[in-house]
Amino acid sequence: MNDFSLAYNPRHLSSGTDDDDPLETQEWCDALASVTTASGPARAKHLLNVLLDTSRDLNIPWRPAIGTPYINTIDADEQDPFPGNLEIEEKLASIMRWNALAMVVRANGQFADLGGHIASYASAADLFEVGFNHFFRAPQDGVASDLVFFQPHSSPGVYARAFLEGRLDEQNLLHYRQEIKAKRAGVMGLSSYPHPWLMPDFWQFPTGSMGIGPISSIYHARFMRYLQHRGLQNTEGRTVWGVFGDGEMDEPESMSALTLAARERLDNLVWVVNCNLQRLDGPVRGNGRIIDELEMLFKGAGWHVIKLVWGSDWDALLARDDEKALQKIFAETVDGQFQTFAAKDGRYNREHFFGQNPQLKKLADALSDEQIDMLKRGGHDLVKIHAAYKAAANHPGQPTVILAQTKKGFGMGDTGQGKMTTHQQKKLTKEALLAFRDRFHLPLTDTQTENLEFYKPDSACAEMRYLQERRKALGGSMMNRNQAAPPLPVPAIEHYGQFAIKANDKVMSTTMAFVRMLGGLLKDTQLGKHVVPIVADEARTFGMANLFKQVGIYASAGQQYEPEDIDSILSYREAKDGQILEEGISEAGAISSWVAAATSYSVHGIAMLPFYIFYSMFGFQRIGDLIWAAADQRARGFLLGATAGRTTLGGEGLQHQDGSSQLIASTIPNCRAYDPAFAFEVAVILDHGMREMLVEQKDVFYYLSLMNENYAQPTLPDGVESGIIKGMYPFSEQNVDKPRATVKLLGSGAIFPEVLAAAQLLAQDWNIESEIWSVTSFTELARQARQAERWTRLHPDQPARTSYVADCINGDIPVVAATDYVRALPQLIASYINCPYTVLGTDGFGRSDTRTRLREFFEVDKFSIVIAALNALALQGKISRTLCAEALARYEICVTDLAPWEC
Ligand SMILES: Cc1ncc(C[n+]2csc(CCOP(=O)(O)OP(=O)(O)O)c2C)c(N)n1
Repeated sequence: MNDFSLAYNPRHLSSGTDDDDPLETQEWCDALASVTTASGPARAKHLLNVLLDTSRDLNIPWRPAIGTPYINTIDADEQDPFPGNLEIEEKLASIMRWNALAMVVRANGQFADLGGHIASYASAADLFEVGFNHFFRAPQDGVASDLVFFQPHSSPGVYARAFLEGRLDEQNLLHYRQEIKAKRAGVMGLSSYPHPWLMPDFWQFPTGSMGIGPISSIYHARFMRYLQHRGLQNTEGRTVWGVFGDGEMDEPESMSALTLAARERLDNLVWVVNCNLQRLDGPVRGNGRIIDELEMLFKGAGWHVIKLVWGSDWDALLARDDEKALQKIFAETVDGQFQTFAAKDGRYNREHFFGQNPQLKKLADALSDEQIDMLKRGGHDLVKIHAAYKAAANHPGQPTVILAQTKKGFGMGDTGQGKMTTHQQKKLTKEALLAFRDRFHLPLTDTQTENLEFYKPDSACAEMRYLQERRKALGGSMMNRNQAAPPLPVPAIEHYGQFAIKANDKVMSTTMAFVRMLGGLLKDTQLGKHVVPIVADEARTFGMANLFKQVGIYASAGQQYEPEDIDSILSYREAKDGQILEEGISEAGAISSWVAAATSYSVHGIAMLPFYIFYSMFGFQRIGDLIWAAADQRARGFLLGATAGRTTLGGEGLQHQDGSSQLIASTIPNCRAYDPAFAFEVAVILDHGMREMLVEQKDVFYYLSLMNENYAQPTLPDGVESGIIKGMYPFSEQNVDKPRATVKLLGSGAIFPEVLAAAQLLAQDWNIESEIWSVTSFTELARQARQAERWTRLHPDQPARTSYVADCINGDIPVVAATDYVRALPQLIASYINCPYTVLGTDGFGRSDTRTRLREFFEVDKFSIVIAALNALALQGKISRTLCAEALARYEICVTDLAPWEC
C-alpha cells in the first residue's frame, strides 16, 4: 500500500486565502492521508463526497475545482497489463510512420504543388495503431463494424496501414493526391483527406473540414441508439471512435453537441483528442494548457475525461517525486513552453526543464541526456494508450474523451519535431531521412532511405503475421465502406399524394402539402418506419405539430413528465421509440443527424429516408459546409427549405428571407435542387427522388424549397411528369384574338402565380399572348444543357446535341423568367439558349413588409413581369417603346434611381 502522508505547506494554498489555523489544517490533511493509506483512494473519495454533501447542507458555498493535476488520470497502479506484443507493435508503428512519410515526401519530390502532411500523423501514429491493433472492430459475429473518424491530414497513416494489411498496393501509394493521373493509369489514387466520394469503398466519413468529424461522430453515435430504440437494428457492442486535433476543438461544430452526447449517455462514443499542442500556425494555447482547458470543458459538459499526459518512463520519476515537484512544475508550465521542450534535445531539457529547481534536477540526475530525450508523452506510449482506450471503451453511461499529449512531428528531429513550421513540412533532407530511419530502427539501407522506398516486410515475418492476426481477431480490415443496402419499396404516389395530384384548385401552401405527404409516407406499412422526420425547433412553424402525437419525438429516456397539453389531440409526445428527431435550435446538429440517417444504408446496411425540414435561409447559407460533406459522404435523403423565398416570407426580414439557397444548391453536383410552385410538383419530385435513392440506389440527395403562401393548387396536368423532373414544362397558354405579339413567361416557386397574373394583364391590357412555363429547376436544366454542350464540343464528327431547355425556349419569341431567388439562378441557363432572355429576381437584402410590397420592391410582381415582357418586345422592334412608358404610368410604377440591391 502506498503511503500518502503529505506535509501541509500553508504557502501552497490553492485557495489563495490565508490560513488562520495551520495546525488544524494539518490535522485534516493527516487524517485524509491516513485514510488513503489505510483504506485506499476510493474510500478517500467517498469521504470527500460526503463532506461535499455536508457542506451543501450547511449552506457553505463551495465546490471542488473541475480540473485535475497535469498527470495521467489512470494511475500506473490501476493499469491493466498490456495484452499485445509491445516490441512488434512498436516496430509496426515505425513502419507505418515511414511509409506515410515516404508517400508524402515522394509525391512532393515529384510535384511540389501536391502538398500533404507528415507532422500530424507522426504525432498520431501510436494513437491510431493501438486502435487498429486492439479496438477498432470490423464486422464480426453478427455485430456490424465500429465507426472510426480519422483526423483528415493524418490520412497518410491510414493508407500506410492499409498498404501493410494488403488493402492498398504500392501503385496506390505512388498515386497519393494524384487521383486524375491514377485513373488514367487504371489505378485507384489516394485522396488527400477522407473522401467517400473519391474512394467510395474505402473512406466512410469525410473529415477534411475541421469540426465536421467531431459533430458528425456524435450524431452517428446517437443515430445508432435511435435505430436500436426503434427496434430497427441492434447496434449494441459497436463504438464510434474519433481521433481529432486539439486545434480542431476550437471549431464551434466540435463543441456544439457535447452536452447532447452526455445527455444521451452515449457510452458508445470515444473521442481521442491528439493534443500535440500545436495547430497550423503555432501553439493551440501558447499561454495556457489545452489539455486542462479541454478537461474542464468536457467535464462541464458531462463527459468522462481521461488525461493521457505522460508515458510509462515518467511513472518512476513521479513515484520518486515525494515533494510533488514535477506536478508543481507541470502546473506552472504553459503549452508554448512544452512545445519548446519538445523541439529540443535531452541536454536542453535537463538544463531548462529539470534545471528549474533542485528537486527536479535531482530527479533527472539518474537519467542520461538520451534517456531524457526519449521520455515519452502519453500519446506515444502504446501501453498507456491501451489502458486509456480500454477504460474508455468500458466506461458506462457517458461518452469519453481521451486527452492525449503528443509531440507534433514526433521523431522528425531537428526538421520537424515541435517546430513552429512543422505542419507544413513536406520535404526532408537526406540527413533528416537517415536520422528518422535510425530513430525508429527501420531496416532500410541508406540508398533505400534516400530513395524513399516503401517498406513492406515479408508476409511470413513475425510483424506481418501479428498485424494480420490482430486484424483477424477484430473482424478483418477496417476500411471497407458499403455502397448499397437492400432496396426499399416506394409506395405509389396516389397513396400519399392523391390530394396533391388531384388538387382541383384547393388552396394550400407547398409546405402544407409536403407535410401532408410526409404524414402519408409515415403511415406506409413498408416504407413508413424508415422515414426519419428531422426538425430544428420549427415543427410548429411548418405545421407539423400533428406528427408529435402521431409518431412521437425520439427521446432515449422516454417522457418523464406530464406534458402541459396532455389533453390535446396534438399533445407533445416524447417516446423512446419516437420517430421524429427534434434537434432543438441547432441547424448544425440537425444536418448532422440527417447525414447519419441519410448514410445509414452504407454505415448500417439499412436504408433510411430522412426528411430534414428547416428555415431555408438557415440551411445552405448557414451550414453549407456540412451539406457539402454530406454530399461527399453520398447522403441519400431530402432537405426541405421551408417558408422559402425572398418575398414569400413577408415580415421576417433581412436575416430570414432566402434568395440564395437554390443557387448554392446548384453548386453541389449530387444535389438535385427544385423550387416547385405546386403541390403536384412536390409529389412528382418526391416520387422520383425516392425511386432514385431507395430503389436505384443512386448517391444523390434532393433539396426542395417550400413556401408558406396559400394559393389555388391545380390538378396535375397530363404528361408533365418528365418535364417537372427535367426542370420545366409548359403549364398553360394565355391566348388572345389577333395578338400583337407573343412572349414566353417562365416562373418558379411562389412567384409562379405572379407570372400567371402577368399573362392575364398582357392579354387584357396589351393584347399580347403568352406561353407559360413552370420552371421547377434551373439547376437541372443547366446541368443537362452543359452535358449536351460538352458532348457536342468533344464530338465534332457527330450531329450536335441540343439541350432540353433550348428545345423548350429557343427562337425569336422573347422569354422572361421570374424567380424569388437571385437572378444568377435563372441565368444558369443563359449561355445555353438562343433567344432574347430577361431575368427578374430578388437580388439584394430582404426586409420586412407584405408580400405584395416586397414583390413590387424587388420588381418581381406581375406588373414588373409585364414591363419586362413589353420591353423585350420593344427591343426587338415588335412593339413601340411608347407602350412601355404607357405601362409604367398605367401601373403607377414608381421608378427610383436606386435598384433593390443597392438599398
Ligand atoms: C474548417 C477548416 N479550417 C481550416 C483547415 C485547414 N487546416 C488543416 S489542418 C489545420 C491545423 C489542425 O490543427 P490540429 O487540429 O491541432 O491538428 P494537428 O495537425 O496539430 O494534429 C488547419 C488549420 C481545415 N482543414 N478546415
